[in-house]
Amino acid sequence: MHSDVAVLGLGQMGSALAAAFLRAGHRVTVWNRTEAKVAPLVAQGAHAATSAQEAQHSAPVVVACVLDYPALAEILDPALPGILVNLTSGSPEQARAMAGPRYVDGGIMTTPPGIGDQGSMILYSGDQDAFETAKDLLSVLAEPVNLGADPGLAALYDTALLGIMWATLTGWLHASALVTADGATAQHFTPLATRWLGPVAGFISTYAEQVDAGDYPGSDATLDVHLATLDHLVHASEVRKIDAALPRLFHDYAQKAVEAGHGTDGWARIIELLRAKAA
Ligand code: FVH
Repeated sequence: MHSDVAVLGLGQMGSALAAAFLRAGHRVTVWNRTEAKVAPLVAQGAHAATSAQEAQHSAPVVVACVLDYPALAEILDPALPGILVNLTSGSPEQARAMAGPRYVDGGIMTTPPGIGDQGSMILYSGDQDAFETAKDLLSVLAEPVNLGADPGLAALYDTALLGIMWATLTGWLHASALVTADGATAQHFTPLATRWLGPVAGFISTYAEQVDAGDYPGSDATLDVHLATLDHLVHASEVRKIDAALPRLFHDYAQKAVEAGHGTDGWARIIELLRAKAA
């Protein structure tokens, strides 16, 4: 083996990963299905493998970052001799099905420009000996956060965190639609929105304890109060002809919980409705 690490897949993310390894002084072998993406990495000092199989036999750690699991299955060598660190996005079920000895799954919680920044994080789970062996190498990409031996946990947390991102972004866009309808600008409103995210982060830290305990005291604000306030959000959206589907969703959850007799509980009580829906 002539390299420290091999990178399979040189899309936007794979190229950023390979470049970060090179910047840290590692010997890197690269492979990509479409050859044109290999040249910029070779110019930075990477060795180009002539096949995916050759790449997988060139280094003790192979980092894969392709479109999806079916794409990875097409190129994966069952006789891969080293550690496979799979940074391809997938479901927890796909990660658990793919896992074997020396398999580490990862969830990248940044975009390509954030690779190499220690403020960024990558979630890992899977074979713990393999993770410990590869940890120093992986540290050059972002702060490695080890979630333990369950190979599905990194993908589960990754997906859950992305859910928070989409909910937050869409909530902010709805709010921006609301304020811009009356002539304000998103840029004037947004500093207040980002400031508000601080208290909201505090609320969820408090509610995490309640979720784990299954007890949801309305000691900060009751569902009765939330419901009355959500009426205003639905109304303000409808008057401005802004899609009210999102506030109506929140409103209907609050109403359901209140009708079930939980009006004096807090917002964390809604998790019971989310769970019931999934069952
Ligand atoms: N870009 C991002 O910000 C996100 C951050 C979080 C993690 N994702 C995941 O990373 C995987 C790759 O994403 P990407 O952004 O690098 O995507 P592309 O630039 O489109 O590159 C895709 C690479 O996959 C190769 N590929 C596709 N199909 C096949 C196949 N059948 N066999 C072999 N390789 C395949 C593709 O090759 P080519 O089209 O250049 O020949 C690229 O190398 C992904 O799971 C994200 O969810 C990124």
